[in-house]
Amino acid sequence: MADSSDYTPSKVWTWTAPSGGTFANINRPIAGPTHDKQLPVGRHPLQLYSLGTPNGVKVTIMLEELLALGHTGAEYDAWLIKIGDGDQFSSGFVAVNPNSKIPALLDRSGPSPIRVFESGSILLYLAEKFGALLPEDIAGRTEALNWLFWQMGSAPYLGGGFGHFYAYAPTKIEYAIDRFAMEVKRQLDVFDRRLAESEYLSGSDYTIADIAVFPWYGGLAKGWSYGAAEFLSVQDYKHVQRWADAMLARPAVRRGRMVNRVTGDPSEQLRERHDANDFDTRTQDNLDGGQS
Ligand SMILES: N[C@@H](CCC(=O)N[C@@H](CS)C(=O)NCC(=O)O)C(=O)O
Repeated sequence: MADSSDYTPSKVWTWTAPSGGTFANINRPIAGPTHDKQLPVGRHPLQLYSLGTPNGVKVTIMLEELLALGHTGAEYDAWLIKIGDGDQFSSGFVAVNPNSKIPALLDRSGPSPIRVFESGSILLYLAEKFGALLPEDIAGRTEALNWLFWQMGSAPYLGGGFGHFYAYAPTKIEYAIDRFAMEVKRQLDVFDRRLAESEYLSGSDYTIADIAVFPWYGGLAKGWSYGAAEFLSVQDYKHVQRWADAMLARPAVRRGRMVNRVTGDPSEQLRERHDANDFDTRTQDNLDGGQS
């Protein structure tokens, strides 16, 4: 790869070599399946194919919140999709999500299965299906959706922009890190100002907007992302910190964070979830109040 100072883009881009950096092995410029393999199907109405990344965790928190509210129809099997091994490119996964990214959900409760992909779409689908965690009044509903879509549009600057260049790129490029650090700090300030005037993002109700934003910006505020807490001075965003602590106090949030998780303390990992009892006594301490 040319040094950034002596690189001139060719007339037509061609895929000559992996770009380098973390995850370069799964990046390719074409879509579609790479191999034939069907997805497993469990006994519950909802089949989730995912991994415990920020986008995956949004859905497992949502499902655990629905179950905590008594919606038994939200029982789910959470299957592990190892994106580093290319599981997202199997023919079965591509049939559920042609974009080959986790999370993907298959709702098998009706006469024919409904596929749902894109984490924001999954949250909205589940909120509407169960009539929960999305206000019914037009003003409250719209404000929740404003923040849900804010998250979907903003997080790629945090993950694909800042996180990529700060933590994953093979070389440290000052221009790129500066550009995305500036944007992420601006986003944290947007979010902090909103939480200065409102308990939750859409108002006094806890909604799918909070669930969507927490794994990304709550995780950043709590120092879980990219080893960048000090670099971004995340402690300065006091209202974000207050909100993130309130989120972490919710048992369903703590349960959701464990599902399909493959990194960190083994007692906080539930690699697959097929039953409420899968959160066994080994993990009870975390559910009762432990944090990471
Ligand atoms: N906009 C999508 C983004 C999903 C996404 O980027 N998923 C990542 C993990 S967090 C993934 O599956 N990456 C695998 C790949 O890029 O091949 C959503 O919110 O669902």
